[in-house]
Amino acid sequence: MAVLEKKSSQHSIELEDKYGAHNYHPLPVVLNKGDGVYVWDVEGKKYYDFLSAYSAVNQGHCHPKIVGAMVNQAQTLTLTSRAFYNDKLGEYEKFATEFFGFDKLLPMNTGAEAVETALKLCRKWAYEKKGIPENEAQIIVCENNFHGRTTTIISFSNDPVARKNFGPYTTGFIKIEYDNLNALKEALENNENIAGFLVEPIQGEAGVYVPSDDYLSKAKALCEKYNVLFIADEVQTGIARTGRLLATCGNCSCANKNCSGTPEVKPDVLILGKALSGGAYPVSAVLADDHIMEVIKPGSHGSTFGGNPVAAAVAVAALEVVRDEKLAENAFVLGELFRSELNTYIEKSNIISLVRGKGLLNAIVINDSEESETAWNICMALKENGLLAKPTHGNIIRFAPPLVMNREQLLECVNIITKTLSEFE
Ligand code: IF1
Repeated sequence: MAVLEKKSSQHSIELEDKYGAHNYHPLPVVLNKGDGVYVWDVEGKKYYDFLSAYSAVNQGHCHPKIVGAMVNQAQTLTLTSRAFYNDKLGEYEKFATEFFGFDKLLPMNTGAEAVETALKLCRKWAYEKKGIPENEAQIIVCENNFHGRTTTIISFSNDPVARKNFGPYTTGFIKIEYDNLNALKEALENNENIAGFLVEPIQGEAGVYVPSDDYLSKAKALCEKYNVLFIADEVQTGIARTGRLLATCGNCSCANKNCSGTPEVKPDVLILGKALSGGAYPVSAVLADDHIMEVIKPGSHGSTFGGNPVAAAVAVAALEVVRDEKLAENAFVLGELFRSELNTYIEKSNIISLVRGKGLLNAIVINDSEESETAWNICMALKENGLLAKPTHGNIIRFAPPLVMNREQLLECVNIITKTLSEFE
């Protein structure tokens, strides 16, 4: 019996295949343990995690301080709903608003919920503060955006697979080209009913597309000129991932002297998720100043789990780890090293054409068509060689390790990556 009960990867994969909806196409690896920058599969093989659950595990797997806060709170009080107060939410809201430099925080659970919250906040502000006629508000979004999977959010996606046969779609969105200030200016000039501009500081799903240096600050200035809310979706780019506390870095507290990234921009509405909990628990949030957040009144928005005491305790611990372990600074320094090492390889490579990114959110572009299997095959070979990464768009591989990595580990990973790539030259 003992032998039969022994877990195997194949068994876990078969179970998911038979009993789970087929909404993903995972790499065939079954993980059952994580610690810092490493994960282990059920056969005991150890890997570097170069995805970090899409940048949720910035603080590293099972960080003892975060897990400690979670276990401690879970043994004390897990959920009250917002029908009653709990003694952790206010402390977390004070901590997080001071940390990011906003007056107020609205707590939710997943990234998509926080995006929905920001869109609702923006519309309500437009009617009650800006004076847009009821039901006329428009929100500008960017081509190739990724903001989540709800019906409203996929309504303004242009990924055919994410959208197809999920209509009818929510209206009230205008799509413009990303990283194109003229397009934004035209959209703002020709319409008095624009309420907000929703943007990712770096487009993750689009293949880690970094906009021009002055794009965000100039877009923010345009929004100010037309009295339109600048809404930054930092679900993926936030919490030290790109070498600063935020990729927009309003009120940046990373104190990174080398920080030469995007000029400082303070969004009107900031959306956070993923690493806000270090990947331990679903925690997301929308932050804004009083003159915006005050349109939200009792009954107008909420969630059973949003702001629960476990989430609050976990989020405070997760942010303290980012600050105390200087993860933004580490991501900045290691990101520069990573791109410079890969650029050295690219000089003599035929298989990859470029590396791009900021901090430890990077991607390589494979010299092959989007329809080719090359990126997938490279990820399979990386897995054999002890490093887990996932292709996006067929010919792009995203590299986003936990930010608790050290220099020696990063160089070992560069070795694994270049050695694997050379098998494909
Ligand atoms: C999946 C990508 C990453 C996000 C931004 C909101 C959300 C996300 C900027 C929603 C979520 C995820 C979800 C994940 C794949 C993934 C992703 F490949 F699609 F682009 F991270 F790189 N805003 N991103 O990136 O947050 O509701 O999922 O908590 O499997 O769909 P969520």
